[in-house]
Amino acid sequence: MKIDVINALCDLGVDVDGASLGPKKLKEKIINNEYINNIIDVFCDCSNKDHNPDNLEKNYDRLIEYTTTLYNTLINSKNNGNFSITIGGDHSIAVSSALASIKKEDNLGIIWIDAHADYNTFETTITGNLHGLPLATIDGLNNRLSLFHDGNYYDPKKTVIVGYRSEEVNKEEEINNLKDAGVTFFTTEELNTIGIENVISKAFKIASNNGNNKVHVSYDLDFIDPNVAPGVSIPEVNGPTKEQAISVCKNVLKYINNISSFDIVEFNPLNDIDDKTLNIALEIFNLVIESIKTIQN
Ligand SMILES: [Mn+2]
Repeated sequence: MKIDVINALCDLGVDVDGASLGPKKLKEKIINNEYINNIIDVFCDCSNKDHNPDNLEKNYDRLIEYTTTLYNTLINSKNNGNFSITIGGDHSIAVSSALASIKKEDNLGIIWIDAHADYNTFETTITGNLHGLPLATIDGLNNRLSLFHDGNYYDPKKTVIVGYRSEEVNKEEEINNLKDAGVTFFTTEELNTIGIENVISKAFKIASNNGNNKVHVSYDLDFIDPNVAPGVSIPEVNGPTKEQAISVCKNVLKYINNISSFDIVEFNPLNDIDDKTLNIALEIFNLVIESIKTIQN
């Protein structure tokens, strides 16, 4: 199977600058091989972002213009029959990658590896940073963020978050959103108590409805402890070690024949130290490539 790498060079969804530079930095290290059909840059002008703290839908117009272009690029890639890996960019770009996948495949689940749930709505966000809303959007809750999509949405009952530990001030409201919708979430602590292999196995059972549909996987690098992966925009302490982060990836990739598409997001080179985060992102990327090579068509 041929692979398209879609570089989403956008950070309009977060106040902090820098995630738009992540894909470019990673691209310099990607070794082109026969399986990579194309590396497609989808550029964004992220200058002069709105930083007004009272604006609870910051850069909305510009973001929707960008995510529409990104969505169309992904649809084209899928029309050519290629496996798409989307590199972010802040996590709002996953609205395009996840919805393009379900537009083509109709029935999908989703696994969201992230320190944050990204399950705010326009009503519950307190920052107005729209990268805190994508998973709820993908589940059909924020339709103003998915105007480009005329297909169906993901089923919250087949939506699974792995690694949740955010201490945001409005955490309670976001957890209510998750519970109301019926989303399953595993905390970082549960990776230790239940075990990584068990958590990922349970996550796939739920997201794939016991293997009856494929799954979109979205890997946010802020899932990893900031001592190990400091190059993100919203670091969250008490995260998994590098070994655990790689183990989560390897366990997910055991199910490669049930994976429709993959994101690696939130790499922010401006916050990185000694290329630590770059090297982990690259390791995850290479693991995904190696797994896709084994897919039986
Ligand atoms: Mn995220």
